Amino acid sequence: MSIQDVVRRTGRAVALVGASLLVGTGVAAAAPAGEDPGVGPYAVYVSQGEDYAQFLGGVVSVCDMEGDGNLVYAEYRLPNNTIGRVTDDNGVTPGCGSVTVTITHLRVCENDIFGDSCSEWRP
Ligand SMILES: [Ca+2]
Ligand SMILES: [Ca+2]
Repeated sequence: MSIQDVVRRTGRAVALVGASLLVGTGVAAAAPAGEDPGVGPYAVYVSQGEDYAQFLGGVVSVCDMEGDGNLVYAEYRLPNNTIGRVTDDNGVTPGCGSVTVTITHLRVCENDIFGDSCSEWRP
């Protein structure tokens, strides 16, 4: 191997390291977790017992935290005043129901034996 080869290879290696550093920095600089600059800080949290729903970063999520067999769902009011619903389909199993939507109000309900029990609507 000539000295020219070594210089050429070393130069390429440095270039590769530089490129990977740039890629790494680019990934780190892209959107911090959970923040969408187009949505802002608007957030709502409602709870019914341990069950809860929240609206954060443009996403409504609803989570069954009780494992009492009652279906837990969130209801949300859209800007046109219609009501939508999203459920935590897998019950108390980890993982929540979610939907990306723009809302004005939110509440969380569970389908219990008394007729559905719901939190207050919150803007
Ligand atoms: Ca419950
Ligand atoms: Ca769940």
